[in-house]
Amino acid sequence: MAIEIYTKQTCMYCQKAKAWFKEHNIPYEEIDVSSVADFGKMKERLPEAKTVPQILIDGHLIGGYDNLMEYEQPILEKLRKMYPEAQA
Ligand SMILES: N[C@@H](CCC(=O)N[C@@H](CS)C(=O)NCC(=O)O)C(=O)O
Repeated sequence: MAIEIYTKQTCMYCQKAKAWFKEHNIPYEEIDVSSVADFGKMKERLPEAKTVPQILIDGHLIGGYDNLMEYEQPILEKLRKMYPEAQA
């Protein structure tokens, strides 16, 4: 899937990131890395990542929730092209 979100179950910023994608009707794949082992697998793929969420679009790392908010408009424009059903 085009959008991947690494999350932990107790993470407030993960909830906010997922809510943003739901609000805009954009599907995503959630990868739960609550366990130490799974967090380690995320670090193998994204060595610089220290926190969750980590959001990727087409394999390109956007970053965390604050990065999503910083680039919200250009990201939404790109996603509208990928998902015509995406809400403004
Ligand atoms: N600026 C980051 C903050 C993310 C953040 O602080 N995430 C917390 C959980 S909500 C975290 O990963 N803490 C370290 C950990 O759980 O290992 C963002 O907007 O995504």
